[in-house]
Amino acid sequence: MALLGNHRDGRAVAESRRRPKPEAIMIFSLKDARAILPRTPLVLRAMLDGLPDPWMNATQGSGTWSPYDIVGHLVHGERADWIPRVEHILQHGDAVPFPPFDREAMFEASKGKTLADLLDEFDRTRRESLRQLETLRLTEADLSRIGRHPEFGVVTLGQHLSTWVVHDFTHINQIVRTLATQYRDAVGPWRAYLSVIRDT
Ligand code: NI
Repeated sequence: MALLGNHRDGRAVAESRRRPKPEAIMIFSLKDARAILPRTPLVLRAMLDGLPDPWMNATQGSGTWSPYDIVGHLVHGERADWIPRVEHILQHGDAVPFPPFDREAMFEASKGKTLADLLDEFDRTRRESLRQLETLRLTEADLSRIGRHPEFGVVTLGQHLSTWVVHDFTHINQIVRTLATQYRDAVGPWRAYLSVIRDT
């Protein structure tokens, strides 16, 4: 972490580029996942609620998603992906592939909604997903149950639930990168030391 506090030191930046592997990799557990999943709507609300248009509609170039698009995509995940696929695995195992997930469904589904609407909807649907997860009373043994992904083939329930967590992080990261990119030129020469925009 000391590296992060030392952006003026070129050597420190070079070291941070090496991306050392973490010393310990966590094995998925329901308890640890439950510690993360309820936070994402709060994080997004804190980051985005009330932002003026230039931030809310910012993208990283044509064909890339704005924070508004990303929140809509996360809402669709609650409705069509995470818990529905858990239930699919419990019901069908790997006998029936999951229905494909439309990654761009939000372009239609978000029409007419404000960012505040979408943040509320994400908050509500994520709470509902977590309530349903509790209702299913999954055990650690259930995590090795298998399902069939239309692209990857056989996957485990544990992999699916781990992906739910990392998918949240992926899109938080995407939002941060998108916002930071807006000042890519404004920061002038500091760009060289700002890893979030350095390679954009
Ligand atoms: Ni996604």
